[in-house]
Amino acid sequence: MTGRPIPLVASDDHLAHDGLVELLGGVAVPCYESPARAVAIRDALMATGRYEITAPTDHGPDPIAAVHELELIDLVEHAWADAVAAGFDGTRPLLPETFRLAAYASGMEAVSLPAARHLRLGAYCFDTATPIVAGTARAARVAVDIALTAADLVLGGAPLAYGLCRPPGHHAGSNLIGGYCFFNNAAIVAQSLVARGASRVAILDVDFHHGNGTQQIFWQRDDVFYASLHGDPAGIYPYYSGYADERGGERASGANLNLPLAPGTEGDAYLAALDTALEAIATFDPDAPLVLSLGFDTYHADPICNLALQTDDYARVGERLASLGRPVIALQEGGYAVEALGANAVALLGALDEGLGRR
Ligand code: OKP
Ligand code: ZN
Repeated sequence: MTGRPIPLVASDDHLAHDGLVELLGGVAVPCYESPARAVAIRDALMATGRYEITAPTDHGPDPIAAVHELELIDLVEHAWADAVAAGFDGTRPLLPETFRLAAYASGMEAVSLPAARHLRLGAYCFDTATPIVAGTARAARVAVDIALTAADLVLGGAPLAYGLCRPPGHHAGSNLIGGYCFFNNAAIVAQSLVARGASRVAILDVDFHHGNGTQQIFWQRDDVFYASLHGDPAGIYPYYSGYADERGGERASGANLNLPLAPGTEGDAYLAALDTALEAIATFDPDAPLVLSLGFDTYHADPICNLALQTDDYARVGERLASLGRPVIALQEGGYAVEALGANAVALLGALDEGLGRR
């Protein structure tokens, strides 16, 4: 206990983003990325008495446009309304029906898309797990404001701020949605740190899944280091990125570090990989707070993942993160074992805060 409260930036505006169903192996299943996740984390953190809830402030559209293409922002903001205007009754979520892959128009100049944005979804979405409902655009926008507000608090002197972002962000690329993600909250924060004068920003991604969007956004950037620990994409979503030989583009070679992990990886092996990432970040020597993409889907009982961390391990992760000796902007990504999310968040953030307070 360090005495000062930890800022917990949160808003209830996420509640209306409830995807209801996703396609898993071609079958419609209840959406794992549910409002109950954020409610569970918030309630558990507040019950400790160590957190101070803080509402997000409106940062406007510019920080989003610094990372995402305008056509993607337009899609997220208007797909639902276009569907309703076309007579859709709003009783089910929007999912793409066709996917406009690069090969679709290979060798052709054809670039036309329907004007109606709900019919363009497959030109901007890479999976069948990213439903859009009436509240999606609002929630995605507020998640960005939550992340940016957490960044403001850390820049203002807090050693740690936690942004309870929902929907998550790390699968969203510059012109791409997917994996429950619409706007890349962590990437938007990292870019805003650069805009505010940082010359080296590090993003550490400890969500179970590879943050393909974050990697893509900063692939050619040597001023933003991206390190990720994740399930080996040879067998794990998103399959097409996250391999160890992806080290960054030619203008940024070495600024991307992927540490794929075998199924069943437990705490000790996980912490060893974490140390590798932290050493690389220390060598990169960021001159801005650490941006942490924080997922709890590495938990042994997560319903869609296959690592084997225990609640105690999250406290060890928090201690190690503190050993970097830099302030932390922690932003929520995934984690689907709803009954354990609260305890895992309490363990990791509590140990991280204590560790930072000792320094
Ligand atoms: C979002 B985040 C697994 C299906 C995976 C999508 C997962 C998106 C994860 N069999 N469906 O990184 O936690
Ligand atoms: Zn994940």
